[in-house]
Amino acid sequence: MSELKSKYKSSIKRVLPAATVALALLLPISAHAAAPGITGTGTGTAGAPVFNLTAQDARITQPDGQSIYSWGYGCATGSTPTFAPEAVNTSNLITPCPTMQIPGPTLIVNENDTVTVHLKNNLPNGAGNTSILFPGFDVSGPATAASDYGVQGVLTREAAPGATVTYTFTAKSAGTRPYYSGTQGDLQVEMGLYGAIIVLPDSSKVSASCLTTQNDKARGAYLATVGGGTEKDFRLAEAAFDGLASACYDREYLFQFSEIDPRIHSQAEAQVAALSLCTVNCGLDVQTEPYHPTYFMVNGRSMPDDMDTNYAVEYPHQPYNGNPHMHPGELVLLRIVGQGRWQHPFHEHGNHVRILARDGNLILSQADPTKLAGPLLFTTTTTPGVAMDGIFYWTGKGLNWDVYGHHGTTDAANSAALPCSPDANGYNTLGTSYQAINYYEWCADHNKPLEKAPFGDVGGGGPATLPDPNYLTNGTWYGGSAYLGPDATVRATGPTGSTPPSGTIGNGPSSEAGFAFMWHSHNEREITTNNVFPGGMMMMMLVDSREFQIDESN
Ligand SMILES: [Cu+2]
Repeated sequence: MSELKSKYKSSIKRVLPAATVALALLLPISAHAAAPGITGTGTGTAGAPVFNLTAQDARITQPDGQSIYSWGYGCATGSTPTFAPEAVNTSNLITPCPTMQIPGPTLIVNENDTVTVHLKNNLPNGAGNTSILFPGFDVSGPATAASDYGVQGVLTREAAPGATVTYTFTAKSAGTRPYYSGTQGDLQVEMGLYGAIIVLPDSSKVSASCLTTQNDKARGAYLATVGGGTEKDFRLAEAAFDGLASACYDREYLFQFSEIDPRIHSQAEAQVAALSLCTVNCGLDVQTEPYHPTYFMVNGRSMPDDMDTNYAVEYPHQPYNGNPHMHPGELVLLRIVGQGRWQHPFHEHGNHVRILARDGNLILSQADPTKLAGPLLFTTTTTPGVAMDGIFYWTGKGLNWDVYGHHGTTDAANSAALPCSPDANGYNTLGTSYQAINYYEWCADHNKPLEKAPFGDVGGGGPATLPDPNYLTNGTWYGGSAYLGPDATVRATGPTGSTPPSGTIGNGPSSEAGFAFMWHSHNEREITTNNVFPGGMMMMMLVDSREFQIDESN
């Protein structure tokens, strides 16, 4: 077989498991995500947010049943943080910002804000000092109380046990960046002392094209037609950066990658117990090498826990999930941060990711600095301490069948109801098509059946041959349809009158039926939990057609 042919074959193989076998799902609709965080703790003013954080110990859980002694940042007792995005419903959360969480609270500020962070060291005495580094920002001392200056450490000022240290800096440019402990980093970052800070662009400088109906479709006219007109806006801003039209987005997700070597955590636990009465020169002497992590986490959780909701009660110290969700054609902003100490080759199935910025620095063309020149990445490999902002989208282009399941030859009514009028790029986006279920359909595949003969007929033609359901055990995650949308199974009639397998199990033709693309580390060891597959750094990007309302409000 020629190289071209074998390449083609393997790419088809990859598309099929992703688009039809691994899914066409039926996930219970609990996969909320967005990029929730806090915008300040009540004592700040516009342009000068204040965060009252604490560093404390607690236990986190892993899907193999282990409970791991850990350290994390959280909201100081008594502080009253404001949440973002607004559409996240915090009223039914038991602990909207716990005193210890992994990752730490996502700090959301605006460009040019003067940010103040008070950090109280509530770690066990034996743990010694702690601190926060804010790489990419010019950090200065306390603006008011000199007593919060802390003590000078190797990398930054630190808080002694029971004491508070204050950091102040100006959020000079937009983008996503990590923050983490600057004290005994090999131990404290491993124990969980890390989080992310998101700087939103200056709203007066956002590209006008992000505010027009075409690009700002998620706001006005567009939202009024999604999910029966009730969908909410879960974005933190209208664009990721100042000025650029290519920084517009419709949805956003934050993914922080880290790993745990439980041996380090149990040593730390034993030592803090032994040093519980320590008052002077405290500090642990934990061996952090050789390093043998067994838990690989996205936002502090391993799969499948990362697919549960944000703030799910069973993870009181791991509030953030990691399950993205979108409609075809939407621009999804990925905020990706490497925490911990290993690289993780994060692969977003379904499409490549266009990188906008690294560590908040836009990657611009040397020849034309008004244009982005970031790479189009197959895997967005996370490196410790490095953050990336990138755009992902999915449309179904290239699958070679009509993913909406309208097949004109025998289904004229549906074909007429859902016309596909290609724009200059071949997609159905013209005029008021944003109101249609098949908004952003790739018109070249319009009316193409998945297979021309009844399913299971190997010689039947069409781009794919579905297995005969008489021989197939679907499993509860298979929605029974290779088509997109609650209604698509009904819409999908082929020339012989047969439909692809549908209604074969739990979900009826009217319930959710989207595609799920596995997003995961391409280091196979990292999609295990304590060496058992599946687990670790793995989640599902859910793509639902427009009639399905994506609700990430918890
Ligand atoms: Cu992959």
